[in-house]
This record gives sequence, C-alpha cells and structure tokens, in this order.
Amino acid sequence: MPNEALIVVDMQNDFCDGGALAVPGANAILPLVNRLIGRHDHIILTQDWHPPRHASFASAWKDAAPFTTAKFSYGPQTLWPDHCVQGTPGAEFHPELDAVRAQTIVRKGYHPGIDSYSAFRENDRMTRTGLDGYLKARGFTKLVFCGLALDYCVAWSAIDARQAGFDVAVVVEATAAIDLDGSRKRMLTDMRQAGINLNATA
Ligand code: VGL
Ligand code: ZN
Repeated sequence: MPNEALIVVDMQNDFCDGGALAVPGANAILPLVNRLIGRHDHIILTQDWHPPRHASFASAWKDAAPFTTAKFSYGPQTLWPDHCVQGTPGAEFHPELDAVRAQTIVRKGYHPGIDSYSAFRENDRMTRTGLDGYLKARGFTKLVFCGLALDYCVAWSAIDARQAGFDVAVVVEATAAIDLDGSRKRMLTDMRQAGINLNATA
C-alpha cells in the first residue's frame, strides 16, 4: 500500500536479551518484525539515542535506583538503567534485524535533560522530533507499529500518531512489554481508547 508505512521501534541490543534494559521476550519477536518488514515497502526505524549521563538514567542522580520515579521539570519521569548510549554496541540495532531496506532512522532521547518515549514528541510533550512532518510530506496516511517496548515507546508513539491524524495499527504480537507497575495493561487500554487497531497480525 503506497500510503502505508511500517515503523519499527527501538529494536536495539540494549532492549534485547542480555541488554542493559532487556525487555522480556524481545528476541522472540525478531522473526515477526522481520516478516512485517518483508511485507512493507516503506520502513522507518526508531533508535533510542542517549548521551552519556542522560537525565533518565538512575546513575545520573544521587541515591536513585532504576525503575523508580523522579521529578523532572516536565513532571514525573521513570529512571532507567544506563541504556542505548550514543555510539555504544548497546545502542546498535540487533544484528538479526532486517534493517537493510529501512528508508529513515529517527533518533530520539538525545536532549540531555529530556527523555523521549514517543518518536513524535519528547516527554516534555513540547519538543517535536519532526517525524510528523516527514511522514505527511511523504503522503503516508496509515502507520503500522511494532518493536520495543509495547508499553513505552511503541504506545506513546502510536498514541501521538493518532493525535497527529494518522490511521494507526499496532501489531501486538510483534512487540514485547517492560510491564512496570501494570503499564502493559494500562497502555493497551489507552491505545484502544485512542482508536488504535490492536488486532493486526504479522
Ligand atoms: C524505552 C524506556 C527507556 C523504549 C526507551 O524503547 O520503550 N523505554 N527508553
Ligand atoms: Zn531510553
């Protein structure tokens, strides 16, 4: 479909088995993600891309543990283990990801003091990545999402895509979730309420 693009979210070593912020079940979705890539003509990859000592890293704070919450200027923000540091092997795409035909790579999370789950708008909800304008300039009206993590970067990206007016589907079987404090269930509900199709298959 000429008006449909596949967005593969954060299929990076640090989110896969053995990585710094490994998402349970991440490696098992690789064949499904690759199958989706094979079935699409327009493929966009997102890449979590943090500078060292990024503010979302618990290690950047005094006495803070990963998976707790800190108060940022823009509101509460979960603190994570150091992950996807620019230029490190953990930030690279998983070697089994079929990335050759990807047309665009959107990096996010590079502002030192702002995290970015969404590939459209950072967590301050103000700073825009430009992806919206890029997709619209290319004439896409339908977006299909897969990748990591379902309840963070996939969900926030998909909800922002709906808000930007795209027809959106998330291929849930080609995602895996972090599931922190019930986040998987909560974000599935939020996505359904936003009008996102969660029934698509790989
Ligand atoms: C992600 C937490 C921190 C994600 C990225 O890709 O879902 N989650 N950075
Ligand atoms: Zn991150």
